Amino acid sequence: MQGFIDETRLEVYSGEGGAGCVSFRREKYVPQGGPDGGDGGRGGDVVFLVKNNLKTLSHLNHKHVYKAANGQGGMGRRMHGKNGENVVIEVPPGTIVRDYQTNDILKDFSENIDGEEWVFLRGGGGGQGNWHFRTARKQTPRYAQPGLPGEYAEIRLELNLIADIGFVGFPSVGKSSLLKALTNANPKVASYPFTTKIPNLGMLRLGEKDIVLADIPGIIEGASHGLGLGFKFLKHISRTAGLAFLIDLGEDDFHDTYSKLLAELKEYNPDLLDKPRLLLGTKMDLETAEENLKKLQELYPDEHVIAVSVFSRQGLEELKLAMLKMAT
Ligand SMILES: Nc1nc2c(ncn2[C@@H]2O[C@H](COP(=O)(O)OP(=O)(O)OP(=O)(O)O)[C@@H](O)[C@H]2O)c(=O)[nH]1
Ligand SMILES: [Mg+2]
Repeated sequence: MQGFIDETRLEVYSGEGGAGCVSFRREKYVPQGGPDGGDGGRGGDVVFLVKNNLKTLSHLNHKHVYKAANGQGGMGRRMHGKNGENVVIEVPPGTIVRDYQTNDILKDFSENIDGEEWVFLRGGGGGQGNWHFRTARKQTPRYAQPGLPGEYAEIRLELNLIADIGFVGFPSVGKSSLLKALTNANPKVASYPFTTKIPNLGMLRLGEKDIVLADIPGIIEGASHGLGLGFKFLKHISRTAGLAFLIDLGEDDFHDTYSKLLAELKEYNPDLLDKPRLLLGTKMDLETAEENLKKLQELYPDEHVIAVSVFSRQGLEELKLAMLKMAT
């Protein structure tokens, strides 16, 4: 079963080599100094570095062009130009690099571990300075090599994301609002149902650990048979470690919401009910919510119920800890 795919397009350039230098020794009392032009530095490479603490490609969404530095030109007195600095692109394990045009896989980082590097594009070599070209017949070569050009590639990075926890609930219960309050994601929130049309993912960093949360479109009765939008996306919660069911406690007609949700999930795939789950009472800032919370707890004494409000931030810390426990 397929998960969420995070992807981004990048243009990458390795550096050009620096030119070799044409220079002649100049010293007092040595009128005809020999050639002493140094070599150019190498251009920088384009390098990928695997980082375990990264879980998504979102850190690459803001910048799409990466250039390694060019090598410096050679100098007199046979001095080498400095090598150009590499450009290092950090990616999470599991990232796949494809040629943007042909879609061919250039590298699959599924087997790589934290800290491993892969040189993708080499920088161009530096040109040789003129002192290399001195021959018996030609004592004063006015020629030095140019640096070699760098390389260019247009690539697509892909990462199959597996959400740790999926948010499940009827439309407008506040799934996207909660994702927004807990993570770096910025999903659309609105008071009408089916605001969310495709799943949103967000990353919650808790100490050393990242957990990926998924907000899917609202589930309605009949979703398992294709009603509403939720059905198409139920598959996305199949591989999560746990589920959080959201019940809107600002509304009084919540009594059979949870059992309806469970029934839809069971209909779609009974294994979903084996996952650890939390029951979240949402919108606790609303008037009748406290009363409704008591009723919900009475109805489901065996469930782990957490009362939350995005507006007052009630329960969010408790929820984070509960999700962390579920994801590990
Ligand atoms: N009072 C109150 N309102 C909230 C809270 N959280 C969300 N809302 C409101 O509830 C409405 C729906 O919020 P969304 O986050 O879009 O709900 P959703 O579950 O993602 O909805 P769909 O994507 O349509 O399934 C919006 O008007 C929110 O402002 C809360 O904690 N308290
Ligand atoms: Mg939504």
